[in-house]
Order: sequence, then structure tokens, then C-alpha cells
Amino acid sequence: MTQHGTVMDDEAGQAAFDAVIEADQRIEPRDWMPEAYRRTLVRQISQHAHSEIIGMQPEGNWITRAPSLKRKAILLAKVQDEAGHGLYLYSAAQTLGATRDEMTQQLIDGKAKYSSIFNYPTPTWADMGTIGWLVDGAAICNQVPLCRASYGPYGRAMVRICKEESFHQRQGFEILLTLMQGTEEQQKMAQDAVNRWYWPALMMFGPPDDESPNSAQSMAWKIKRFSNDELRQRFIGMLVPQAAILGVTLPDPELRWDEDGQRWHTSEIDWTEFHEVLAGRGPMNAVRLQNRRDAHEEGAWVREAAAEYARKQALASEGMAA
Ligand code: BYC
Repeated sequence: MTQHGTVMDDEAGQAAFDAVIEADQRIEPRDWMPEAYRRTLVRQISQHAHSEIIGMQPEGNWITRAPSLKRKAILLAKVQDEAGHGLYLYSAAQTLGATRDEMTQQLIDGKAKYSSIFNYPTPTWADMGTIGWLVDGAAICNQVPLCRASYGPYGRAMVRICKEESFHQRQGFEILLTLMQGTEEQQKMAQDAVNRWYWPALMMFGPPDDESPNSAQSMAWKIKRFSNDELRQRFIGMLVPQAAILGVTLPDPELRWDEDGQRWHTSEIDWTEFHEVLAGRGPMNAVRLQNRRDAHEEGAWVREAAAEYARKQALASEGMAA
């Protein structure tokens, strides 16, 4: 293993690694790193990449039915952005030695996790607004601190992703605002979508801190900067004034600011639902995976053609060099 190109034994490597983390600087791909740090990053970054790719489906479902040409162009661009995020993130995981083929195989075999949120259906146009507002909103809250993750390629990928997510969040908010200024039927459709997505969006931040096995170590390594519950609280604080502007009700009768505890008091989150979704038994898990498998099989010819083209290019440049 190396640190800036020099061969290091494990003891010196660990000391150099600890010093970089302590000084809040960045670990780069060729630096020495503990195996567990590498594994944690591959786990989190690949899950994140899979989430972006699977996350194209709930919105992709509405591209052909968006209510105007302008809405269609915006939605198409947003879904393409998610594909781009997946690609930056797969590339970041590849710098840690994971191959794209391995990661893809784990996803289509159903062995890899991806965000629970993408296992819910999108029956109405209001779901497009709500995904932007709540899902991209939660994503920003979770991902802005990841721009400072200690692993360089991950942090840098997150900077661009967060800029795009901010646009996504605003376009979702604008869809909901338009619906809320519309007919009674449109207002009901928007409120119904908020009712369906609110709790799953809170679950995106992961299990409560005392049931989050990875948080303490990931925070010590400065991959995560805030705990799951801290970010969930921050997200609720963001939503409350925005919900008031929209005129929608957050579907939690217990929600109130607790002045003494300096935190949002909420009803209990249904963690059984979260665990069911993670176990593959959410409303759309089977459909999402089957679509991903079909797309992989149907895209085989593209991968073969690209590999063949690369092989011919390599042969041609060898011929030129000879
Ligand atoms: N869904 O110890 P914990 C997007 C798993 S894409 C599924 O707290 P950690 C977008 C967790 O992986 C948004 N699994 O873990 C795209 C762990 O399992 P393993 C995706 C979850 O890693 C398209 C176990 O539960 N965002 O924005 O410290 C359109 C215990 O949890 C979930 C990211 O991926 C969940 N919600 O913290 C629109 C952000 N929560 O691996 C929008 C990057 C937890 O031990 N990831 N699990 O078997 C992270 O920040 C962290 O990985 C998490 C979890 C906060 C999610």
C-alpha cells in the first residue's frame, strides 16, 4: 500500500491515515487506508449509486404522461441527472477497487441495498412534485454534509450532485405549488401525495441512532458528519415553513417544536415498514428489480458493441505505435 506513492507498512500507513483524518484533510485513492474504511465506502457509495439508478424508475414512469411539453422536458432532464449521479458514484466506488460489473451483478441479483424510498409507487402527477420536494429535499439534507466526506472522490462527486439536487427540489416544490393553487381536485391530489411520501421520506435517513450499527465508525472516519436522527430533525425543520407556504399539511398530528428539548417532537416512525421494505417486501421492490434486470439484459448488445469498438481502437493504436 502507498501514501502519496511511497510504499508503507501497515503501522506507518495507519498513523498517516489517522493524521489525515484528524487534520480534516482528504484520503485519496492511492493513499494507505484501513481495509474496513475501504469496505465501508464501497458499501455506502455503491448503495448510493444503485439508489440513483433505481431512483430513475418512479419518475421515469411519468415522462410520457407529463402534463405539458415543458414539464416533460424538465422531468426528462431530471431523470437523466439521476443517471449521471449514478455514474459519478459508480466511478468513485471503482477508485476503491470495486468493479462496475460486480456492483451491477449484486444489484440485479437482489443482494445489494438501495434507498428504501424508491420502493413506493407513483400513481399521480402530484407524486412528481412530492418526490422533488420531499425525496430530493431529504437527499440534499443528507448529502450536503457528504460533500465534506473524508474520501476525496466521494466528496467531490457529491458537490455536483448536490447542485443538481437543489434544482430538483425546487422544481418539485413548484409542481406542488402550482397544484395547490389549482382546483380542489388538484389540491387533494397534492395533499394525498404528501401523505403517502412524508413518512417514507423520513425513513430515508436510516434507522434511529441507537439502532444504526455503522454511524459511530463512519462519523469517526468523517465519512458521515451528522447522525441519522440529527439529519432527520434538520429535514423536518426545513419542511415545516415550506409546507406552510405550499398550504399542505404534514401528516403527523403530534408534530410540534419542543422548546425544552430543542427538537421536533414527532409521532413514532413505523420502523416495521422500513425493515419490510429493506427485506425486499415493499410495494414496488419486485417491480424495480425486474425492470433493472430487463434493462441490463436488453442493453447487453450495447456493452458488447462498446467493448468491441474499444478493442478495435486499441488494436489500431498499437498498429500506429508499431
Ligand atoms: N434505505 O447503520 P446505518 C437520491 C441500511 S438517492 C435502504 O445507519 P449508514 C435520488 C444501511 O445501508 C438517495 N437501506 O447505515 C435519486 C445499513 O445496511 P448495511 C440515496 C438503508 O450507511 C433519484 C443499515 O440500514 N442516498 O437522492 O451509516 C431520484 C443500517 O443503517 C436506509 C444515499 O445513498 C435506507 N433509507 O447510514 C431522487 C446517501 N437507511 O449496508 C433522489 C448516502 C439505512 O449495513 N448514504 N439503510 O447492510 C448514506 O448517507 C448512509 O448510507 C445512510 C445510512 C444514511 C443512508
